[in-house]
Amino acid sequence: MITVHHLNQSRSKRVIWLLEELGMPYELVHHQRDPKTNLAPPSLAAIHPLSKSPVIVDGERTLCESGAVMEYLLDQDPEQTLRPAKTADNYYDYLEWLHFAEGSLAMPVIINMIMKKEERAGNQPLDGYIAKELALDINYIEATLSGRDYIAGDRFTAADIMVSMILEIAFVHGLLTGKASTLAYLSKLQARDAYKKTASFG
Ligand SMILES: N[C@@H](CCC(=O)N[C@@H](CS)C(=O)NCC(=O)O)C(=O)O
Repeated sequence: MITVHHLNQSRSKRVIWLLEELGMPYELVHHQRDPKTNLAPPSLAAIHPLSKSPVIVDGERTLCESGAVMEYLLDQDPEQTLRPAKTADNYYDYLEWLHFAEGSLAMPVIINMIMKKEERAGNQPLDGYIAKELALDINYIEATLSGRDYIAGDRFTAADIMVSMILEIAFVHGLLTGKASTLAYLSKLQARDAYKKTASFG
């Protein structure tokens, strides 16, 4: 049985969402962020030295990094419904978006969120860089979604789970205003049963 170490309001929702979509059994262990620092509690550091969420434990294997965890779980799905076959035309679109979520999009969205919280004087040079990266990434997503139903083609895949979790943070911080295709896409994903169940875990 796979154990998911779930930190409230964190990327471990990706893993729970995927498991729910796949109908795979799992056990949840809850960890609560420190209310003052918002950091993970020592209970998570006891599972993995990075003290980051998600972490899963499956038998002898302890695995972190949400993209890697998603791939690990997809490897165990005999139906392979949530990623295209390697021979499919859109396989590399899928791979690009799966990695884009953490490799490109997460950085400017998270730094923007932290800068808005801290509002330090002297953020201006970073502001310019982050604004440019945000515009590039969000415009790229909007252009892609104006021509497709899902991020990697006409079917829902694990790449949608990876990308949309960061888009939700972008939405909360007002970064998706006027992005009609991206907003419609988020609403469509949020209507999925597996998403709704995951959201109930906090
Ligand atoms: N790139 C990593 C990022 C992991 C990460 O930063 N997780 C955050 C939650 S979304 C976390 O655990 N924060 C708590 C802390 O840093 O103490 C992934 O995708 O798994």
